[in-house]
Amino acid sequence: MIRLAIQKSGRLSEDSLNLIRECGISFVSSTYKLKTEATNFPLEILFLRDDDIPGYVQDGVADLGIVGQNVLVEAGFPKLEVEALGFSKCRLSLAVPRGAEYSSVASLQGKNIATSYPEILGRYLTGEGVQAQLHTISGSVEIAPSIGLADAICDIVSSGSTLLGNGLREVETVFRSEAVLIANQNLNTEKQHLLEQLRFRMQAVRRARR
Ligand code: PRT
Ligand code: ZN
Repeated sequence: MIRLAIQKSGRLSEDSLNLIRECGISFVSSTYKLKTEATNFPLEILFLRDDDIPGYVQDGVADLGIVGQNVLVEAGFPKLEVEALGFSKCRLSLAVPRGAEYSSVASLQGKNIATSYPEILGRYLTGEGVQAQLHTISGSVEIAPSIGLADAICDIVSSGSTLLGNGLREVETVFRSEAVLIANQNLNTEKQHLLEQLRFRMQAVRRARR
């Protein structure tokens, strides 16, 4: 039996469940259950908050997980990635108020930036030779400039309408992300074999979708 952690409820949930089903794996899921067992594959599915998934897989509480690369890399476990899954594509971007002066990332020197991704952003700014004050907030990052909390923000963007609706202009892409399958690095032989079977089926599903 191999144990897979997926997001309980959020943007990754439906696509994660659909992918498992399209792999030919049957299971019953209910809103109240935090785990379920597949009926035709030795798989147990855990339903967790996405932020907890990388740590659980790193520690071996779960063998496998499905999570966004943004959360995986921010958590510091990029090595756990085994397969890109092609859904939940988005980018982590810097944005400034529409009227603010901005010519390049150097314009952010000495500024206050609100983000939920201090690790990824910090590394990016260091690489660009820019020093800024990062303010870590866990949600509603887009309102930070309008309430005087920050000069700029760095947050997940997909359509761009949230930025637009908050009077912000996207100026730099810091990181591109999609959902990935992750795996614990010390799986026993039996679990490694199950992982290979799952990857094979996931790759076939992706090819069939194209
Ligand atoms: O409760 P839990 O902690 O499990 O979920 P969560 O609220 O932390 O995450 P959730 O469900 O919002 O997102 C899960 C993953 O989906 C993220 O980690 C990304 O990998 C991916 N993803 C894809 C997105 C988006 N698109 C996205 N648009 N995550 C968040 N957003 C948000 C963004 O933060 C911003 O507020 O949507 C808004 C921007 O969207 P646009 O379309 O207006 O640009
Ligand atoms: Zn989360």
